[in-house]
Amino acid sequence: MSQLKATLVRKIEEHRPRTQRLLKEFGHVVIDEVTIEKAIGGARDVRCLVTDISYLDPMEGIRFRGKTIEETFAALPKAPGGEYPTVEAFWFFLLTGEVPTQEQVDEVIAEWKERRNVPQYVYDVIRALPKDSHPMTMLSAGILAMQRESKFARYYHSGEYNKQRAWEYMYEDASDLVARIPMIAAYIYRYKYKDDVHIPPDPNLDMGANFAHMMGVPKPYDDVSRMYFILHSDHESGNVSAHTGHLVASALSDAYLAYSAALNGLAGPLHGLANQEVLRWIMDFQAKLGEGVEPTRENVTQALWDTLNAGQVIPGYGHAVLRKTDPRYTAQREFCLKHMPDDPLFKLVSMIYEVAPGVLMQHGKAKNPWPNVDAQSGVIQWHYGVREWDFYTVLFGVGRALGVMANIVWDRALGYPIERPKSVTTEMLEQWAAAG
Ligand code: FCX
Repeated sequence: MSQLKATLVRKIEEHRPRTQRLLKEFGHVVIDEVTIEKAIGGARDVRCLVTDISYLDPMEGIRFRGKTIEETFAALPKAPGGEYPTVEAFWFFLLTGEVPTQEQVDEVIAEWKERRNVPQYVYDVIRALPKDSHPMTMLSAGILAMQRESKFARYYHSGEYNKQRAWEYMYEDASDLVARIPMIAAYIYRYKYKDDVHIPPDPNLDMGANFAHMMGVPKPYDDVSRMYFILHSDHESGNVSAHTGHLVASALSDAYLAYSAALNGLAGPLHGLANQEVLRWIMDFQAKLGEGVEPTRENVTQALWDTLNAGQVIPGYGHAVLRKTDPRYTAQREFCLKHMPDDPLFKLVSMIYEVAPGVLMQHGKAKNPWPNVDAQSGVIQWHYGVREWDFYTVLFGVGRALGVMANIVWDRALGYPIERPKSVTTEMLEQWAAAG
């Protein structure tokens, strides 16, 4: 048994009595109330999901397994010659809550190399789609097609399904999926935008470096990839992609079914697609300014108002939970300040950061006028030559797989039931409203 799985076994055995005790002895304790506003308003803020993988504080931002982004980056073993931890180290940490040793990280790196082969029929499914299909459609279709490989589904149908052991098969699928998804993403990129010329994986590289290699983008894109996948991995359980993954897996659908569904939610413009929308907004803005006209605070402000007055959202700003600048935005901004401070697009993104919160506050609708992760991520990709912005959400999807997979392994380990909230009718709401 790998050290990762052995650690996970220990952690799960330690954890199970906590969940059981809470259910048995304290199941009746009230932790929230649901108002009409919350029922109509997308269950905003209703505390009704449980996860220990990450927690999102509205003011502080995300903590992975109790650690802030800064603490996470500082704690985990770095990739050789890199500034950031390997994705494999982070996977160990996200799954178990323990910081791995270098030896444990090396074991995961070696294991992912064994697991990462994608069956040819998955690529054939992607190739069967029209080439101008959105890359998120291709990614979701590829993951869905791969469902045939599910060890969890095979186990379920074996006649020997045992709820206590189900997580081990989910862990198998989850590990295969996180090892394979960068292969599929790089394939889609090269298929769509690089004349269908592919670069085979390099057996000497960790996941982030290998992704950069297969994309055909030189250093420091290996570190960009590591940083990007870690930052996008998880944002507690209520966001659309994480929640979808959890919901679908709660029907004992396997990891491939669950993650394909999660990706479809991530592909929405209010969620992960916002990163491509940010680039589109900036390019439209520059095109409207015209050749040779410099962006200024005044013309940026005007463009933001034009967007709002047209009834559209400013992509990359606002958040359902956060009430301050997203630390994932800040982490990427720090990368830019260090590695590409003079990039003209970065300067423009910074100028938008200076004026957009004021505009949104004056507009008076958005509860959070501050930037989220998507406002800053595209500019880094652009700088390193990945300029096909409709691909950006695929990168988000590769990272988000880590969080969703870690969550559904634990969902099965803790025996969470099928998710089934209750709905009511408008008439019922009106009756409760009349009764005060
Ligand atoms: N620009 C303009 N209006 C905005 C806005 C923005 N960036 N953010 C919120 N608003 C508006 C909402 O559209 C809503 O208007 P309405 O009353 O007419 O429906 C009002 O402000 C209140 O919304 P609020 O409660 O602040 O925000 P929600 O929780 O409903 O929505 C998102 C949160 C993120 C969907 C919203 O802020 C938004 O549309 N932002 C732009 C898209 C984006 O960047 N999404 C990525 C988010 C995230 F980081 C991710 O998932 O990747």
